[in-house]
This record gives sequence, C-alpha cells and structure tokens, in this order.
Amino acid sequence: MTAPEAGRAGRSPTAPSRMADLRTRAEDLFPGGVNSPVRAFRSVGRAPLVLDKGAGPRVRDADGRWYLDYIGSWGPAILGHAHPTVIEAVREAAFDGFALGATGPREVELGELVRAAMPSMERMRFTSSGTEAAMSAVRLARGATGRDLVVKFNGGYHGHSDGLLVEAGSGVATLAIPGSAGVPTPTAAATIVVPYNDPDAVAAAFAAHPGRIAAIIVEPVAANAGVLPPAPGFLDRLREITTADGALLIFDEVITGFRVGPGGAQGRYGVTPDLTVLGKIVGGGMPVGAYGGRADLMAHIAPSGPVYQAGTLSGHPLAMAAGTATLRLLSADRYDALEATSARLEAGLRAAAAASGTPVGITRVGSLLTVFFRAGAPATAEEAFTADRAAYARFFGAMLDAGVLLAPSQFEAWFVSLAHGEAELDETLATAATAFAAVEAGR
Ligand code: KE4
Repeated sequence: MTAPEAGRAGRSPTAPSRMADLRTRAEDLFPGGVNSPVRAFRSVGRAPLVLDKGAGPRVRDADGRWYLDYIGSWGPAILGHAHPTVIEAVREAAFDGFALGATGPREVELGELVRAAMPSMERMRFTSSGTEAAMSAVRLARGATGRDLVVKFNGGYHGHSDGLLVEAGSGVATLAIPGSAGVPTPTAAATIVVPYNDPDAVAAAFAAHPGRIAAIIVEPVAANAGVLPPAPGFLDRLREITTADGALLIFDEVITGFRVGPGGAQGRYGVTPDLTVLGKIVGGGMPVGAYGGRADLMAHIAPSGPVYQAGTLSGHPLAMAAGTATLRLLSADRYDALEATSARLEAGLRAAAAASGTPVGITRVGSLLTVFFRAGAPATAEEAFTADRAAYARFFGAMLDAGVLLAPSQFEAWFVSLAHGEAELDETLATAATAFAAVEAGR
C-alpha cells in the first residue's frame, strides 16, 4: 500500500473545519468528547484530533490532514491500518451474518492459532476487551485458589475493573487504596501494589500475607508507564515466588501478545505463566480480549465450574476473522523486520536527542519503545514518573505540527508497525531532530 500524500486533501484553508465541528458535537455527547480518556490529549495540552481514516502507517484527520502514526490504535495496528487482507476477511465473514449466539467456526480457528503460538493457553475464553479478560482472569485466580488478595505493580494497567484500579498503599506490602472515584475501599484493599522490577518487594508482600495471595498480575513488559523492560531474572523470580506460595502468575499480554514476538513475552523471556490475558493484536483491531491458561484452572470457568463469566458478543465472528487474518500475516520473519525498523528508529532518536542536547532515556522491547524526557532510562514506574512532562508535551506538539502523531502521553509506547518503512523512518527522524530543538527552545 503506498502512503497517501501527506498534507490537507484538497481542503480550502478558509473552509469551516469539519474536525472542529465534530469535536464540538463529540464534547456534547461524551465526557471530555471522547470514548476513552487518553484520546482527549489532556496531558499534552492540545485539542484532540478527530480521525476518520487510516491507511498503512498513516491516519487522516477530519479536515483531511494525514499524519504518520505511532499510536497504531494503541497497539492492534501492527500490520498498519486497513490491511487489505484483513479487510477482505472481515468483509467475507460479514456476509455470513454477525454474532449468531452460538459457538462458530471462526472462534475455533482463532483459538487454535492462539494456542499454537502460546501453548500455555491450554484452554481459553474470548471476551470483547482486555479489561474484561483481565477482570475474568483475576476472578478465576481467586475462585481456583480460594484466596482473595492480588498483587499488581505500580504503573501497571490491566483495564478499568474496580479491583485493578487501585494505587499503592502506604507501605510496600500494605493493601491498596482506590485509584478512581467509585472504587469501594474494601475492594481496593484486596489488592497489593508493589514496585515493578523489585522482586524483594514482591517477596515481602508474600511474606506479609502467606497463603492469602491468589495471584500476581503483571505486564511482562510494562508499557503503561511508558515501556519498562523486565530486569534480567525478574519474571523468573515472579514465577518462583508464586509457585512456592501456591499463588498463580498471570501475564497481562494485552500489549505484548503477538507484539514482542510470535509467542508474546512468555515466548521471548521463556517464563510460563499460569494464566495469560490478551487483547489488541489478537483481534486485529476489532473488539477482542482473551484469557486462558492451564486446563485445570480453566475448568473452574462456567459452565464447567463455579466461576462465572459471560459475554453476548464474545467470539464475534467478524472480530475472529480480523484476528485470524492478522495472526496469519505475522510470520516469524515479520518480527525480524519489525526489530530492524525499531532498532533503527531507536538509534536515530538517540542521535537526534544527543545532537540537540536533550536529555532522554529511551527504552525499547521489539517494536515497543518510549522516549522519556529524563536523563537515563527508567527501570521502575517511580523513576519513569520523574520524566519532564512539559518537555514531552512540547515534543509531542512539534511532532504533531510536522505531521507525526505520537501517543498524547509521556507514559505510553510508540507502536511501530510493519507498514513503517525506510521512508517513514527518514521522515520521523528528520521531524524528531526539529522537535528536539523545539523542546530545548521551550526551556
Ligand atoms: P481494553 O479494555 O482497553 O481493551 O484493554 C485494557 C488493557 C489491559 N491490559 C493492558 C496491558 C493494557 O494496556 C490495556 C489497555 N491499554 C490502553 C493503552 N495503554 C488502551 C488505550 C485506552 O485506554 O484508550
């Protein structure tokens, strides 16, 4: 697919802005004018974009301006936007009707592809979002172990279910407090929040609550505090600690699944969780989540067992078709290509920042990366949160004005796709050089 011409598509500069009109109407309909908070661009101080089209590595705003895109729908668009093979798969499925309310062949086909890629998912269940999948995996862990407490990491995000929208308590092993209005204190208190990449803090939490923790849920590569790679041996320690205590290890691979390798983070790092949570790429950009793992654990899920979980549109045939078409295109050599592109992007960004004298810490795992506006790469969320958010906002704005769209938050990832080629990287790096200079000019 050739990238369409950047710039405004034949729109007169004096024509009324369709994007402004849509933005106003959206603000009259949705809180913040958005259906998910990060889309509001609040942390970068810009008016949010309204996007009406994606094609390969680019997206178009409602006024016809194209941008080189590194949001990638927050992860799913690993092939680039509107891949023709995926579109055709969804189109073909649509003629068979939409959800028919029973198991269908397309669920079976995608489920077998997922299990072939991640054999630890001996049994699974499709849902309609990552939140639903993570929430269900935690309920299953509690139901299967008979234990109530769950450990998560500071900066880890697993969707917006009450028990996971929490903040760290006063001490390392203390019970959490609500991270959102509307989360009951007793619900939050069933979660313990510890620092990422700190195995001693995890061990302390288990020592303080022996035999009471149902599971650890972890993003094996943290990507919601910006990208934080697991420290060497960290994931292995989590496996050891949970096994020794009789707790379960849940890998939230909503972002890393099919992103950091064909077998996800569990394949990349060789650590096998008891349960895995998926989303994003597994649905090819359609609403799909999944959770699964050891057959003996999944046997607790209704109707086989007493842990209830359900969903009207779970396994939706059009979503299954999009996921299947996407995974079939993600052959192993495609990850080599993503790695080469992403490594060049990282090196180019590092050089551009150095040339402008901008202190940055860049982290990367495969085609996930973050440019932190702080000296040195952070290892924990606490360190990541010291980044200069105002500098990031200036960088974001300079890139956006030059036609390169990054995540509107310092604490998200750049998502590189297979549609980002040499020309796109050249454009990105040339723009970044100017944007870093703008950051310095704004100090
Ligand atoms: P969804 O319910 O948004 O499909 O998935 C929740 C979720 C679960 N686990 C991880 C590791 C996740 O990153 C997410 C959602 N990711 C965010 C961006 N980091 C989605 C963007 C948004 O909230 O709009």
